[in-house]
Amino acid sequence: MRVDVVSVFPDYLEPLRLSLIGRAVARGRLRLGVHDLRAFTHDVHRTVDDAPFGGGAGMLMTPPPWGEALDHVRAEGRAQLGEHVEPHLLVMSPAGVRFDQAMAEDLAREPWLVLACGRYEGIDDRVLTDAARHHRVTPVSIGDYVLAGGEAAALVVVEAVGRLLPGVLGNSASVVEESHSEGLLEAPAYTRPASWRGLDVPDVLTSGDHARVARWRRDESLRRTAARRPDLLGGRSAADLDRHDLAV
Ligand code: 6GU
Repeated sequence: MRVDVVSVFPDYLEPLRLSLIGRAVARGRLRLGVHDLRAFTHDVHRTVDDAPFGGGAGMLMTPPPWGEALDHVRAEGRAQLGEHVEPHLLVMSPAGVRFDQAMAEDLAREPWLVLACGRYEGIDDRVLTDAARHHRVTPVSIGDYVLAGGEAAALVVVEAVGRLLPGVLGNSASVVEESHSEGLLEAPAYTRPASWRGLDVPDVLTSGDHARVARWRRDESLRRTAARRPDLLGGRSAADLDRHDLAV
């Protein structure tokens, strides 16, 4: 997969060179391009913002640098991937579609993502309209809170998608078994020592009875989800889900 990120703070994306994703980039499983929006300005002040038409607080990002930056990224990517390939543009915005594990899984199947990081009060909407003349454009939010800019959200999206790419995680079972992939939170987990500060690991986990362990994890998973994220149960109680489990 190719991923391009456009930002006025390209250094903000440096963490993508570290850890799991950094290794995927170094090994070429993830081809990462980070682009400075200000490189596509032409005035001495390298202006990227202006006051909103119609008034209101704050500044908006002006279209011309975005148009040039996205044209440049698109040309560079097509030169690499082939002229028939188009990117999927993700515009990072608190007003976007909510990012979740299902979206991460969908995005991990795409050949090329371009992430546009807005600052200030966001990007002039014509940038999205113009880009949509060529390819898909999706405004994306990582949650119901407001960040100062899209960069931290872009880190989240690239990490969540990148770890799903073939060969990025060592153990692909950990992708299948993890929190959210089946709509429930994971059960609590323990490692050695079996007793620590007077706290013992639940006996079932050291019993060697794999069926009992699986049942215990399922119960704990339901209990934890009901307590922490009842919204994930879609109105069904943990007890109802348990009964359903027994029935099937
Ligand atoms: Cl993608 N951008 C900003 N600025 N704030 C956010 C967000 C994105 N997602 C949640 N809050």
